[in-house]
Amino acid sequence: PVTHYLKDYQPSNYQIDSIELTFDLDPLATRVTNVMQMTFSPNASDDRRLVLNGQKITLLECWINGNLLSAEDYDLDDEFLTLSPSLDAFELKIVTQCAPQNNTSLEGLYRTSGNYCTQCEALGFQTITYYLDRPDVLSFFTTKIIADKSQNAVLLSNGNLVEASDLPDGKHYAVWHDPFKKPCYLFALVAGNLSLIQDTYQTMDGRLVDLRIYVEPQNIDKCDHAMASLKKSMQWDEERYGLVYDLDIYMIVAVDDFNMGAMENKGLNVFNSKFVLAKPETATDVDYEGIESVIAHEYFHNWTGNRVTCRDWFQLTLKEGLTVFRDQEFTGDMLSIPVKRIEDVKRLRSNQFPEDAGPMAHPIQPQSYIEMNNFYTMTVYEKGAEVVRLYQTLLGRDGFRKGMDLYFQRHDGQAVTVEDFRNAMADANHVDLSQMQAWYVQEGTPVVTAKTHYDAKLQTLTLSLEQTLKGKVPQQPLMIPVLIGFMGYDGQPLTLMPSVQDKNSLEERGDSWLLKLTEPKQDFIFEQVATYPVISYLRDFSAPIILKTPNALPELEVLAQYDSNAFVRWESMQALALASMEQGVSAYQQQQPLTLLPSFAAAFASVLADSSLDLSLKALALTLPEMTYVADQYTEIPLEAIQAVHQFTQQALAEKFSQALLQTYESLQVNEPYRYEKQAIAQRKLKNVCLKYLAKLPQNLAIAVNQFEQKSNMTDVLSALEVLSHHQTADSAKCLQAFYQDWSKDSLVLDKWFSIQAAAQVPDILAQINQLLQHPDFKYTNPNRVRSVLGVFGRLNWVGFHQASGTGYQLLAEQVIKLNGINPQIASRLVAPLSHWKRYDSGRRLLMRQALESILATENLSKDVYEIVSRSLA
Ligand code: B3K
Ligand code: ZN
Repeated sequence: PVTHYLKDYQPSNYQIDSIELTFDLDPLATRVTNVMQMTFSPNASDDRRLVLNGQKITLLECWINGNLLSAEDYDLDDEFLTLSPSLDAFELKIVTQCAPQNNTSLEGLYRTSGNYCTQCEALGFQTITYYLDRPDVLSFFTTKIIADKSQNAVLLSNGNLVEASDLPDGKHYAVWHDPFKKPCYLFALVAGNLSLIQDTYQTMDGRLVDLRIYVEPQNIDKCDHAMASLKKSMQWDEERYGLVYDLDIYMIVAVDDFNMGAMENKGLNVFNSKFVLAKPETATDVDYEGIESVIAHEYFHNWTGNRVTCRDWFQLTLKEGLTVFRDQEFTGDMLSIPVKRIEDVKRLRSNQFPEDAGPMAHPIQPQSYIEMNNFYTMTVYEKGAEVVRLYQTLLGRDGFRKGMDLYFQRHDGQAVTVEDFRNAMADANHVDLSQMQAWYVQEGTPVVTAKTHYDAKLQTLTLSLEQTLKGKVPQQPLMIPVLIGFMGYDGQPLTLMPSVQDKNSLEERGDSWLLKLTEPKQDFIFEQVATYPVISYLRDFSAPIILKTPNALPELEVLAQYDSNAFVRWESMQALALASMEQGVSAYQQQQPLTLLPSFAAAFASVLADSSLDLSLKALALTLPEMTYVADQYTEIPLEAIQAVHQFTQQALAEKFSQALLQTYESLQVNEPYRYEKQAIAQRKLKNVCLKYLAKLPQNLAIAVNQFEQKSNMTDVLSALEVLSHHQTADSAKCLQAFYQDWSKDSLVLDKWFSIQAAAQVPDILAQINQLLQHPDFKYTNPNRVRSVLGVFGRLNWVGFHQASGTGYQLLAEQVIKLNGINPQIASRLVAPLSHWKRYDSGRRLLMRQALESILATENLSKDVYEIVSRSLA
């Protein structure tokens, strides 16, 4: 397989000024006629050859300026059509054929539930027609769709509808024109029998936008939340960034078979139905929040991604990091800023940190790839968003806005780089941000170690921060903003003043100080410090780093109870829980009895009793760190010990606090219709955290059964079913059966039924997984269903997947091999849990490696799977 490098970038030697596409849709023989107006635009290499990308399509005809070419006039192979035009400007017409019905990769033009749809990002357009398939080639698109009318009443593409009419033989057609130049990865086509809901939005400059959501007819009652989310997003982007929608129509189509969450095609977003469809009976709070944020994310792409796009795919974080940052800020504003921040940090730690420490580690601007689709990663997206957040942390919200304004002023309609973004931020604020470059090109999670020295005589406090990357002094030290605060051991805030010479590396931010760590090692000195304070480190998680603090249990207790910063309060609770579990792991290894760390138990009690605490924050504070987060603290993972200690800790807390947990649970039983609203969400969240502990005691399982049978809303039903699923009792079987009866016809809800069983902590989990795979409702062609069994098993059923026999690994390897032939993107995503084999004990290490080797030995391995497996084994 070929490796592509950022350093090889060259501008295109041809431009495509406009493209007119005609689709004659047919499941097995779709004919695509592509007429392009081309111009030669010499680049450095001075090569006149026109090399068009094209794969998996049959070339029928090729014309230049009305002259039909013969096979001697071009070169054709599996990936390229190469022409040697002699004119500087000409019309190129290409006719090809493809079979959307047979396309199970869900890339390019394919069928889902009998409808047609497309997915072109990153390089799918070349499976539709021959083209310069690269994001820096921008063109005006006109699309004519011809199809059988009874099967395809709805014909959609990007931009505005300019013409539509009936044709003989039961066919009809529609012509769409997009007035904005765009790269081909933003092209979309949808055809089929779909129903729609409609609404309008009045922009701040007074235009009326037609909003439409298209779904399969049976889902028409589940679109209201998505529509409300779209309107909120449009308003938020106007208020926060002055960004207004630019077409007269905005369409969203929900499809069941989709590789990712959604796609921001200009004016015609295509969504995984999981991120559109919701009603209280079928969707959880997590689903509702997911829909709101993905709708927002795709909408925000209209400016950050579409109007200003990427020069090449190595710049992916330019649009993704920025757009994730924007959707995070939006969700914070809609619900709760600290809760959103904590949830994002949890996601980052449990998914991105391991990626950045494993064999697939790459900088947010990767320097090479074999298969681009493998680089839609937590690193490019979530760490990318953290890096964008650094600009806002350094420049303030107003400074960041100035940078955004300048970015659009300079680059609207262009395909640009992460440097262009950084320069806009720097120039708009008249500051030097060149050191930020290091965040884009170095991989790994930075570790910052803090040390303090208090001089009682001079009354000075010296705080030393030292940064390392992958265990070494970084080649290029990073610019790391560390937000800190001080308090006394009584929890009272303290105001400390930095010494004069530190003024450049330090900024006051409300009741906090922003320390700017720019050197490998740096001291920050505070003066007139009467007594040694408690230091609150990394408030708001001001940088995506691992911070090692000298704080011990007494400091953590003070911070957990009193810090003004919600993030640090939560973090300190996590640190106490972690300390408790770490001493448990040591005890387990020395065959000593397990105990709860008293300071953790005390903090847990005080959080549980604190009536002033926001209920969502309380729920988060009472939730133990995941086993995998505990595992991340060890070089070689003591799996059995962590499992035993985790189990013990939950059980011990449940026993010790059963009264208070039950009281809290009961006080949150409200008999109100479901509302997606901050307070109601928080109540359900805390109630279900309590339920999870309570269900550790057999006498409380009836509470879960009762909550399940109430059927108040999917959040409560599913939480109850989840706790029951870990017990192989008659009640549990009965509830699972009842759930299936109720929902077997609703594929998104049925996914939940599959997921819960795939995540269950039961002894014969392998048999259970095999049963799920053989279930008549299991479909290899549906990514959501595959993820709900195999994705969940590998990622979320840590204990079941890693059972010592290695059967979990074998099963996953076999399934990856099977999926490799059906849908390479989905197959390659499932490999990740195996790729961390080096961190496990020698027995597991060997078995995991063998599983990977068995995949690598497979014939016809896709680039997608090959890249992940070969890097994992390297
Ligand atoms: N840009 C798309 C992802 C495309 C995935 C290509 N394999 C969705 C998003 O990030 O909004
Ligand atoms: Zn995106």
